[in-house]
Amino acid sequence: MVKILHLSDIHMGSGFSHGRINPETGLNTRLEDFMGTLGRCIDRALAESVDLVLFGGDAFPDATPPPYVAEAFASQFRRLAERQIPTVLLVGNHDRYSQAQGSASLCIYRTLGVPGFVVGDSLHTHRIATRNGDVQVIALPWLSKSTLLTRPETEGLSLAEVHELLLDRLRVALEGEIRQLDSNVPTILLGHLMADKARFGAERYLAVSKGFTIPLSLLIRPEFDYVALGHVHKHQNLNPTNDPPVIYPGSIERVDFSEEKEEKGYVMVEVERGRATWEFCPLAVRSFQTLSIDVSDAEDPQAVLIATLAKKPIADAVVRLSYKIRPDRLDAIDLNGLREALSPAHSYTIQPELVSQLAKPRIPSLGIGRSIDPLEALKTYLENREDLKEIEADLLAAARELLTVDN
Ligand SMILES: [Mn+2]
Repeated sequence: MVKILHLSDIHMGSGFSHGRINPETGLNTRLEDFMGTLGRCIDRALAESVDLVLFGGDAFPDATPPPYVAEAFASQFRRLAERQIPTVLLVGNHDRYSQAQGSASLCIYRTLGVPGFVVGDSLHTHRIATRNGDVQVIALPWLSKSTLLTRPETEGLSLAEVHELLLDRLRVALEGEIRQLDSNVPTILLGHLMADKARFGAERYLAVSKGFTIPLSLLIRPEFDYVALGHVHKHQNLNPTNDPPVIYPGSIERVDFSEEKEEKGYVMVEVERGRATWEFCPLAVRSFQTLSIDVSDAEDPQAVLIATLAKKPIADAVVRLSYKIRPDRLDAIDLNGLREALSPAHSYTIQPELVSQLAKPRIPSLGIGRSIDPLEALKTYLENREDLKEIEADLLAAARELLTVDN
């Protein structure tokens, strides 16, 4: 039985706007948070003497982190090398240059020949010798168009057609890896990808462009004993039968407010051929608090805000306060008083939201009293919504279909 620590989406160097400079170290406090949290994952790997560490990708916010951020990451992983714990570093989308293969920020570990370290920057099966026997790890880094396809092959194709072609190639390539597996050795697929059934929070609605997704059927195979994923920041098991487990451990720290309500952690796995057991291990990370307070009807808005803040768990949290207020009552707010009340927070933003007593202004060209064709109305609406440009054609096509059905 092989004992594994599986973690992912470290994103070290993210979210500096949620921190402040620590005068004693000169470092952003959010970098210190991420370093501390990664340190606790590595502590656990050492304390349990795991046989293998799997990192699911996205080490930094981009492919070229500043040296002090890269060093903060390296100083933690170095502890695994010192204890001769084999480690696989998978390349995620954030680790890649936009138009090139590989990842300088992770490939340096291979270039330096760090003992026991494997960089997963191509689809390849690594047979890794651990203290408790061999393991096969199929590394499946983030795929982009240029990974498996050439330019002439994709010329003139729509994005959906490119994704279809990419998926065909992946199927064949993965099958090739599977056929070469030793059926007596525990096998893990380590992939940085968006699986078809991955549930995720607010990101889902923000991801306007349809990205490349991989059907779950490609991941649930009897040849795999455990599927270790990275990319989605919310922890989940995608396989209801748990055979094999298909696990996103999620990010180790909250990267932004979309992860406010998510538990953060890593996964401990015990795997043998034909069987895997796993456990999600929560990490105590800094809390994020969104406070939306409506004081538009309050007689003393300041008092209501202060009283509400006193009841909320804002101590040491990253807080964003927004309050609804009428424009004529703005002078009832004392910003210094709010700042004072928010001072137990780690960091905070204050956003007043003005509510008018009048009805919301409408789009003028959709004036009242004119009868207008629903499709025309939608077109006019979309012309005023720059943010929906990318899906405008899809929305119109869907509307046309709906309207036809109706007739
Ligand atoms: Mn990612």
